[in-house]
Amino acid sequence: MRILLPLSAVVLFLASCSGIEPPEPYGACPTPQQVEWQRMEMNMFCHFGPNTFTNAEWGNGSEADSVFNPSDLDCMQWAATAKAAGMRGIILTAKHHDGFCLWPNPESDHTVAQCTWRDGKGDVVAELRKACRKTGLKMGLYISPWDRNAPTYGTDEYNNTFARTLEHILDNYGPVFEQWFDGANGEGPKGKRQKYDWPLFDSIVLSLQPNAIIFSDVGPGCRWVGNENGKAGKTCWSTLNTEGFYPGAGSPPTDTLNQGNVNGSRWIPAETDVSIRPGWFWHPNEHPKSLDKLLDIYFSSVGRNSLLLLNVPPDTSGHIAQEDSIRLVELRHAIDSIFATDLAAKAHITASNTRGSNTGKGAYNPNHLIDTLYDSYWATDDNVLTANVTLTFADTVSFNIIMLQEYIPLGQRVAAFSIEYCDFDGNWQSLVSGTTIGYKRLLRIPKVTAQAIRVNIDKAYACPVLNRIALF
Ligand code: FUL
Repeated sequence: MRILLPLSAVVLFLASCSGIEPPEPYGACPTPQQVEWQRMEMNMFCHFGPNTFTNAEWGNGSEADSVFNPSDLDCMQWAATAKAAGMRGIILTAKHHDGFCLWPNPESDHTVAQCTWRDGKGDVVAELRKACRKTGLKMGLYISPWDRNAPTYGTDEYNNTFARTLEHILDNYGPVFEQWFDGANGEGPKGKRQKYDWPLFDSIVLSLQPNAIIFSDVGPGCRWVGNENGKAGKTCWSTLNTEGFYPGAGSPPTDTLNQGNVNGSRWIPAETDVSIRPGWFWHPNEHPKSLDKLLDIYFSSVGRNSLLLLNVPPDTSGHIAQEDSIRLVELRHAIDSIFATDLAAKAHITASNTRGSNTGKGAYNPNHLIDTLYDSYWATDDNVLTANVTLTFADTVSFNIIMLQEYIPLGQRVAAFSIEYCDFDGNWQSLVSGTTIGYKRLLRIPKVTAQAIRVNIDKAYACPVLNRIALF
């Protein structure tokens, strides 16, 4: 008997013969925008406003408009500095807690339009927008809901005023890659606190800037890392349970923000915000951190599955101070020289299991771990949750940094790994172990010389999917 199949079934059958299906995504997964955001790795934060001129960290909102008076604002210099430092974007405090707006916001009478600076015609947000366009950087905005100047703060009306403020800036100054919502919620000018309408604020951001990542203590786009010291957790899940929580006082405990929740219900990766100086705003008596300290911060943020948002505050002239820009260029040179040569690139690689292939070849073969293509990866069969990869070198290699990357578009799957190396005498020795990998995990170790290394995936919630193993 002949059975006639519909054409679509034949096409599907042929397609499944020609290639092995990729792994199913596991758990909460990132949106394409969140993947793009994570791959930015390092952005610059600029705290700038009346506090820059009053030598304060938190203005009380009663500062005279005339206080804001940069002598030689140069947003191109900020952008050029960020670019030279290898940053991909700049996030500006368009409005901090004092309420002063760095753009002419029609919803407020405490803005650049009320300043003597440039006869009230100045607009820092517009200038930064222009500089970012010229240099190919993305622009993000910090707009504080806490407002110590707004007369309606503490009433329902304030939520509408703040909503219109968001509408004005997001409609006129985009595209905005990240909207930064600080959870701080103190008293306004009338001694009242505000109950923020977060769903309203988020919906405005997403309707006007659908590609923007919304930062807050609990996302929805990315989350606070739980400290301002530059340290993501050694265990750092990009997933978080947010039910019942809200930004600010209602957020999860800081160690939860630091480490995320294993199998958390939503993909809300950690962003590590930290200042190059002790304060967020520029102060004449403060100086940038040392290069070593900044490198430590890089390894404990980017190197722990987090994005680094490094604050570099412009001074009263409207420039980034020379000592800060020199330090940033030093940081870039150091990072470039550390990661210049991947010693794993010429290794011979084998894996204990390769998805759909007994021979270790095919679409998911372990050689993808040493190519630099983002979307190619090694994966195991669905039922194989522990596996190892061995890299053997023609000549011995000496290294003190190991880089591991999971292919996060398919979720964060690995919960434990360990690494061994084969010494001069051919003995396998333990080297280092850890828990999560995520987008990128960097491990600094005492220098070793090895004939081979083995990366063991000791625990995973779904078949491991890794796109990079590198040694430096
Ligand atoms: C905090 C604010 O209160 C600080 O002034 C600063 O803006 C920092 C990034 O976030 O919550």
